[in-house]
Amino acid sequence: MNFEKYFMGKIRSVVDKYGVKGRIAVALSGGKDSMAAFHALTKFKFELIPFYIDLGIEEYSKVCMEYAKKICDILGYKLQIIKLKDYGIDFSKARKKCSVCGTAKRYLMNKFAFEYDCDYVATGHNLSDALTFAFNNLASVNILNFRGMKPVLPGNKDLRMAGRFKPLFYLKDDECMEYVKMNEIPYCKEKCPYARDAPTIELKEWIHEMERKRNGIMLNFAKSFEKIEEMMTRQQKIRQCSICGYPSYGNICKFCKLRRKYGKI
Ligand code: Q46
Ligand code: ZN
Repeated sequence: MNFEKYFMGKIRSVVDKYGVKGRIAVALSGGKDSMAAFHALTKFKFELIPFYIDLGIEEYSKVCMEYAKKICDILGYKLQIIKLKDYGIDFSKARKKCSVCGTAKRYLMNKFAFEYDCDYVATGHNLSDALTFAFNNLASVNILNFRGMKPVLPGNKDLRMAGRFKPLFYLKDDECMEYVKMNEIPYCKEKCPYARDAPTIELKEWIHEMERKRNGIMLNFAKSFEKIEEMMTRQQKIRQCSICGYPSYGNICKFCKLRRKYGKI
């Protein structure tokens, strides 16, 4: 089987298994994975709405946005842009940058998809990312973060929650890179200035090392984590944030807590 067929087949297996269809908001970060996901999704019969979240991380956010615009021009789409500073949050003042970034991205992606009446929001998370995230949580006894460890999560309109769709969930880092190169997709090669010392880089290398020794172990891990996630979600309860009305595990969602701390409410 040629590589393109293999790559598209992995995405199709997610689409078919979970019956993904309809209108999809595609979160573009400018990096290789979200660009690859967007490019591949244009080959399906979805209605796609690409968007970019400008977190205001110095020059980095601007460069990434240019790449997101570039792929939209190539594929004939208009890029929608969301600015974190419009929500009164000044990223430069945030102490735990990655935690603020993660909360803001999750919240704004969902809000965008909900407001555009999308069935799903698609992201570029690949197999390597998913496993690194899972092992990192195991390493810090943070098992609750296993929620969402699967390629598709259903939405719930009453809770203002769009579905989540990770088309690259069964594809490794190097496979996404190969797809990008084969299709000459432009992407931002710069790293976020806060990514340098991330301990997760070592963890990712360790996972890939295991894969080299035992081919297929990464997919098996992902499938196991998916099963654990399914057992957990049967017991969890999502409600609406008492401030903004979007989904939350507590009375007030994490994003509204951020806005209280760094911004306007
Ligand atoms: S979390 Fe942290 Fe990343 Fe956000 S602040 Fe940069 S390094 S971009 S994946
Ligand atoms: Zn809220």
